[in-house]
Order: sequence, then structure tokens, then C-alpha cells
Amino acid sequence: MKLNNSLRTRTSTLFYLAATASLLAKVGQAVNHANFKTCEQSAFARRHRLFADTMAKKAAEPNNKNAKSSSSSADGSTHSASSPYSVIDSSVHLDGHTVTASVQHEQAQVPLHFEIAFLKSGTVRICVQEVDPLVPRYNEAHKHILRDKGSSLPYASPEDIKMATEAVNGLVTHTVSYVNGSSAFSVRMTENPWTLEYLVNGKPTMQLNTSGLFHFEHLRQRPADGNLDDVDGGWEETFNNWTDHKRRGPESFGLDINFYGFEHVYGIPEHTSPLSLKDTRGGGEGAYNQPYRIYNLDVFNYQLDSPMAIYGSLPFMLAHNAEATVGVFWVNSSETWVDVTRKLNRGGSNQQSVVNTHWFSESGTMDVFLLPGPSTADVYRQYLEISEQTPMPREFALGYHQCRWNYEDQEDVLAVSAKFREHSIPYDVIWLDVEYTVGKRYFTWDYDKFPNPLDMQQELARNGHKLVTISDPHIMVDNDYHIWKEGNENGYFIKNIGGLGNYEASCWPGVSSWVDFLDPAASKWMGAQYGLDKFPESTTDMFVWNDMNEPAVFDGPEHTMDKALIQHGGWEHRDVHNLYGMMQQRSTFEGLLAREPIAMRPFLLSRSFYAGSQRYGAIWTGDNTASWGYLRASIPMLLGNNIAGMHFSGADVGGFFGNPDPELLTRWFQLGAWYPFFRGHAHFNTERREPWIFGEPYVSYIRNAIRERYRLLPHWYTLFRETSLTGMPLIRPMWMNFPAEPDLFAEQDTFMVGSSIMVAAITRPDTSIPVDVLFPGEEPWYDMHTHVAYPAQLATQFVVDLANTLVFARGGSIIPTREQQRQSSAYMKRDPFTLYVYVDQAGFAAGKLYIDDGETYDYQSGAFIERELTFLGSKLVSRASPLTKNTSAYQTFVQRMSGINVERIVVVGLAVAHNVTEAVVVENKTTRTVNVSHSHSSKIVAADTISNNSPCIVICNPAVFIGDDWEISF
Ligand code: NBV
Repeated sequence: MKLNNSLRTRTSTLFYLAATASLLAKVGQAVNHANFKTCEQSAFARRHRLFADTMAKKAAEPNNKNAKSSSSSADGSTHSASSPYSVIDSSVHLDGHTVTASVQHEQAQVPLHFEIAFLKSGTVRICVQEVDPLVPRYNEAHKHILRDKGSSLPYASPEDIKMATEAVNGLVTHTVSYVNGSSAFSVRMTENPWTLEYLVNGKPTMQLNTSGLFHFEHLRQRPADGNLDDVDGGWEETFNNWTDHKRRGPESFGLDINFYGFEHVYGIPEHTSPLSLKDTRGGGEGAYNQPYRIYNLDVFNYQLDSPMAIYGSLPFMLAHNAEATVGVFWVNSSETWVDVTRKLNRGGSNQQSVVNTHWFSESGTMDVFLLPGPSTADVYRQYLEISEQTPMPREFALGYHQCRWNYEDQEDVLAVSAKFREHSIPYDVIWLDVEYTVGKRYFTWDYDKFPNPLDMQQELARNGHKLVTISDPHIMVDNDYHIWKEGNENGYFIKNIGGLGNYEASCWPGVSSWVDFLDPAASKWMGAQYGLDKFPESTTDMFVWNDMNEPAVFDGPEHTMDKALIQHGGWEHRDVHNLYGMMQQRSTFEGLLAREPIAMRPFLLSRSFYAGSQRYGAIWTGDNTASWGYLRASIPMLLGNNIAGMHFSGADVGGFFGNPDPELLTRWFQLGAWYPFFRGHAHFNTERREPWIFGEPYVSYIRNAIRERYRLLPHWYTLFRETSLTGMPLIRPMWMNFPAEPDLFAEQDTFMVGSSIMVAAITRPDTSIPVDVLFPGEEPWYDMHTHVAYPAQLATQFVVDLANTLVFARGGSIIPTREQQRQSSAYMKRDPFTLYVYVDQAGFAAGKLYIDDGETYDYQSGAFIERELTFLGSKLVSRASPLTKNTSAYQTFVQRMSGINVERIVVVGLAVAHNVTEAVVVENKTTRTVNVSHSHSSKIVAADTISNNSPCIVICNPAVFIGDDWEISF
């Protein structure tokens, strides 16, 4: 739709300029804490912390009731305080796979209904709400978060579950056991007080309510006398002149989950805290005094090293020690906080260390999953059982993305694109921020700046590039704007408190309303706007960026929505706040899917996210700053996202605010090339910083970094395949691959990309300062640029000039690459592969290569090639993975791929120098010989730094087809 000039002039330019100016004035400053609640300023959070303090005091008193519960612990671990909640006599029943019980506070006659159920993999689900709630609680978060809408989770077979009850000294304990293969899982529940202990093979791991912090604010009648102070802030609370009226009154709940025998917990992103989560109750050095907040917010100038909430969140936590990994998944969509404290007992007494966590949510029902592990891979298998996986992305999305707020106009876009070609730097996608629209009316084009969007997209597509345009959830209130008009006529916007009239507040376009994605009709309608018939001059090469979807509201409490606003189904925004961004993602995803005649995998980026977002696309860490601190912080942030299952994430390369100097920009590209999502982005007030801007030598360094990403695209794509099947993070903390090395438990400057590449990030200026690297495990590591080998367990330092980076391949791995340099991934599709074989001490290596068409869903019917590659002695073997099925989809795909071969095999680190000059190739029962060289000349990256330190054998052009079984020996 072409919007006329009068419409353009009627945009709220003044408002926009004022907002922008005030924002810009603050750039570079610290976050304005006054805009965001502390735990003490959030009434329910304050109540739960106070309750925790009271319990702690009680625990310190002599003769507290706690003596009773401590005797119930399987291993003598002590419980710190006794809970006022106990199981009502004779209410415990085993019914199928679920144990039900009624639990009551010692002073309240409001019974709570508990359901405790085993899933097949040993995961335990605990659901709690009133037996008979006064009004319904929001109990649908699981429908949006869990696999299959939470409706058909694989529960254990009832016949595998046994319950035994014993009474010792009046203390009744129920033990529910479930045996699955070699693992014995059991839950021990004490009646008075109610506690729950999870044991795996007889060892306690997670304990619930052993600190006595379970606290469930049952729904109650509004005090008839109008005295709303019966519960502190329970009926209303005020923050920064915003009064939050709570129509249902206090309804929050909290629970302590204690990890027994652990010292480290991870996850619950998105925060800027270190990887290993710090304590939040003060005390130790650097400890926070605020809990981790889980409440999606647009936090301007977000602060580093803080538990404050930012744009997205995912209430999934891992605890890890040298023997086990366990997980907790807290399924609730309202504001939530998590306190973490630990007691370290490192020897001497038989007491073990414990990490105490205290979770509290404002509304909804309690629905928590305990994932018993015991290995990390087990935890992710258990996580996948209940939540859907990260799907295979569109292949181009793994390439480099060039963004800026804003590329001024069509000419600018095409000029930037041409510059990439001129500098021989590959990129896949160029992005348009809000300025392409008419006054921030999404789904419109400002034709003064972009006179021919179709031509522009076609020109980009001719060169193998895609376009992304931004689309936010706030819709400008304007009768002449078709989106607002339709949305308004159909009642698709979030409603005011009380439910009448659209909620209106200010955002980028000026006065706006917000699409209520909770309403399936509204969500479908919004998604349909991405249809080729609806979004003017869009093509299937255009993709989407959803920003500001926390949702950000300029003049709302904490820059977001009033919690008492009404959403679909009559629910308050309070109940579903954290789902908002994810629901927009879902709507966009479904819209993009529907716009294609043949289902193509959508690509979209979102700023806000929640559990479940991984199904729909990528996210990024929002508005960071061009500083070394933010570069460094991006690693634990992205690791945290990956740990929690939000794999496809990245940080703005270069930093959104401020101007990076050439060294910082270079280092950021070098690190960003290892982010799962790799995009450069900048605020409009910054200077241009496309990869060539600083000239030589920086442009060469940046080119090398981006090219390294492109060389390794086959590896990245194969990693996504693994993640989509196993749920294992794409990028991982070191401990995940080396779980028994405590020195790595808090390591966050070095990380793993899959299980074969270790990246030691360089995140400090001054190249003369050495970088510490510890080579873990038992196998050698090889510098991927020089092939120099480093022995396992070596702790050393590297001085790394700006031309270089520290990237090591694990001995024992095989890594596929494509070495031809192209202008985008589209041009690499038929390129041959190179296989790097990095041998371990036994001369062994293994790896995988996965390819499919990179865009459709045909892989789901078998249209993929997945090879398992193994090397031993002097023979490399390629076999189809067991998932390969000889279906017609497979055969057609293999046919299409015919001619895509392996052009080179590089074997690095063989202990015995082979003087061979020939290798024997056996493929399709035919045998031929090919040349072997011992030269390193085929190395691509930073060729001038190559050393001959490790023996290296290059099998030249074996020309084996990637879809065949074959063997090559020398
Ligand atoms: O749309 C403008 C920006 C965008 O460039 C950035 O990436 C988002 O995080 N957007 C936020 C809105 C305003 C930022 C000051």
C-alpha cells in the first residue's frame, strides 16, 4: 500500500525526535536504576524474601521443628528450617503415573492440590494450585511453552512406579520409585512438614522445601472493610507513580530448590552475570544483593555483571558437579525472581556443598520440572522430552548479517552490498531498521527513500543475498493506517484495565496499541500481514525482525505494560507478560510459513524471548555498547542462552551504542564469527563501521574472520543438526565437554563450539597482554590456523597479534569445511568439501557431516545426507548415519547432490610421519589411487602464520561423492 505524503507528515515526528533525543542523551551512561524495580520494590518478591528471612531466623533458633525433617534425608543432609506446610492426613494417593496429595498451611484452611508425576526419562513434574481456587488461576503457560502444547507428555508407565510409605517416630514418608533401565529414580516426600527429595541411584540431588520456603498465597476474598493492607502490597502497589491494582489480590508462590552436592548453577538467562551464577544475598565477594529477575524488559543501557532482567528470559537452570548434572525448568509466565546462595563444604566434614535456590512467581500455577540427568546429555534428552527443539535453520541464516539503524535508502543498501563484493567479503543478509517505513507504520514503505523495494530485493537476490525488515508489535493509532484500522475493528489489541477499549501508550510511532498475540485470531491476522499479497513489495527473499516485543512501552511502568491490562480470555497481562515476545515470534513464524506455496523454513530474529522461543528463530542480546566489557560479557550471555535451550543467539557485533575503535571492531568480528547468530549492528548515531571502513590491515583481519565463518558453515550446519536432535547447546561452557574438571566449572573466556572446537576469546585491548589457555581433557589440541599441537592439561599463555585468534580443534575430531570463498552461502551450495582430521593419541578421529537443501522441510522425510566419518590408523571411512533411510525423498536428494565431492582431506597430527605419496580410494566397489602431499599450502586462514610443527598429510582431490560410502587409506 502506498501511503500518501499527508499521512507521512501526520506522523508523530515531534514525538519521535523528542524520544530519540532523550535516548541519545543517555547513550553511554549507566542504566537508570530508578526506572526498574528492585526486589524490595516488587511487593510479592519482597514478601517472599521476607518470608525467607523469617524462616532463616527460625532455623537459627534452638529446637526448631526442623529436627523432624532432617532425619528424613537419605544421606543426613540437614534441612535449614521447618515449613509451615504439611500434607493432610491420608490424602496421598498414587494414581497411574501421578501421586496426588493435599497440602495445607498450618494456619490456613485452604488445601492445595499437589500432583507429582514421573515422565519416562525420570523427570519429575510437580504441579500445585488450590484444590478449589476461588477464581481460576492462569494455568495455560505450559500450553505455549511445552512440547505438543503440554498435552501429551510421555509419562512413565504406571506399572513402573511404586510407592512405599513408612512412619518413623511419627514422621510419615512416602517414597515413589521409578526404575528406567539402569537408573533408579526416587522421590521421598515427607508429610509434616512437606518436603520432597529427589534421589538418583540412591543419591540425593535436588531437595524441595528443605529450607522451608514453600509459600503459596492462596486466592482470597477482597477484604470487605476496604482495608487492603492485610497483605503487604497484595492488592495494590505503587512504583514511580504507577499503581498496580491487583483484582485477584495476592496470588504468588515460591519454593526453595536446593542442589545437594553442587557448587555451581547456570542458566536462567538473560542476565549479564557470570556463567556460574553468583550468590544474590550479599555476603561473598562480588555477590549480588538482588535475585535474578525473570521479567522481559527493555532495559536501556543495560548494566554488566548484574542480575537485573533484560529483554528475554528462560527459567531453566542447570547444576553441575564432577559426577552429575541436573536441571530445573520452572514453567510459569509471570514475573519471577530467583535467589541463589551457596554453602561450600570442601572437605573435612561429611557435609557436602549445597546451592540453595529460591524461586518466586507472581501469579499462575506452580508447574516445575526436575530433570535428574545424571549426565549433561541426559538432562538435554529429558529437556527435549518436554520442550521442542531448535529446528534446522534456513542455511543462509548461519552466514554473516549486515545491519545498521539505518541503511538510509535503497541506494545505500545496494552500495553497501556492492562494497562487500568489492572487498571480497562474504555476507548473506542486509537489514532494514525502522526508517524504511512510513512513520514507523510497519508493513509500509517510505517510497521517498525506497522507491522500488522489489528492484532492490531482486538486485540483492541476484547476488545471493536476502533482506530483513523490522516489524514491531506496537501499532500506530491512526485511522488511515490499514493495520490499526483492521486490528481495531476486529478487537485484536490488548485492552485497558477493566477490559474496555484498546490500551494506548507511546512507542516509536507515537500513540500506539499492541497486538494481543494471546488471541489466536489476532496472532493469525498479524502473521498473515507477512503474506506476499499483504506486505507490499515483499518477496520470499525478505525476512523479519521483531523488535521491542518485551513489550517495550515508552511511558509504561518499567518501560513495559501495566500488569492489569486485559488480554485474550480475560487474563491480565501480569499472567502472561513473559510470553509476549514469544507469541509475536510464533505469529511471525506461522505467517512466514504460510506465505510460501511450498513450506520453506522461516527466518526471523526477535529481541524478547521465553521458553519455547527456540522453535521460531534467532534472538540477540539487544542494545549492547561498543566496549571491551560488552564484548567479554557476550560470551557468558550467549552460553547462558545456549544452556537454557535458546541456541540460535548472538550479540550485536561492534556494539550497538558508541563507536568501536578498529581494534575492538576487529576483535568483535573475530569473536562474533563464533556466535551462533552472527550480525553486525549499530545505532544510527554511530559512525559507519562496515568491515572495510577502517581500511588495512583491519579489513583483512575482519575479512579473515568472516571467511572463517563461511569455511566452517558445513560444520555449523552439522552442529545445528546435532542440537536439533539432542538439545545439546551449540556453543557450550568448557565443563560440558570436560565434566569432571572442576577448574573449568566457572570458565567463561574459553568456550566450545560443539564438541570439537575450543575458542579462546580475546576480549582485552593491547595485544601484548597474554591470553591464558588451559587445554582440557586427555587428547591433544591443534591450533586450527597453524596446526601446532598442544598437549592435554597444558596451561599456557599466548600473545596474539591482531591478525590472529586462538581457535583449537580437539584431537579426535573431524571437521568439514568448504574452502572456496564466495560472496554468500547461496553460492557455496555445490562447492566441494574439505575434511580436517585431527587425530588423538591413538590415531583416531570421528566426526559428522550433515547436508540437506537448506531451505525446505524435505529433510523431515529423509531428504538429507548425514555421514559418519571415522579415521583410524591411516584409513578414513565414510558411512551413512543410522538415521539415513533409503526413502524416495532420500534418493531424489542424493541424486540432486551428485557431483558434490570431497576435494581434500587434511590429516593433522599423525605421530608417525608417513612418506606416502599415494592414497587408495575405494568407492562403489571401485578402487583408484590419488596423490598425497605433505604440504600445508592449502591452508586458507592467515596463511602466513603456518608452521610445520605437526605432521600434516593432505590427500589431494580424492573426489569421493559426499553421499557415498567410501574408504580412503594411505
Ligand atoms: O529499531 C531501532 C532499534 C534497533 O536498532 C535496536 O537493535 C533495538 O534493540 N530499537 C532497539 C529501538 C530503539 C533503540 C534505542
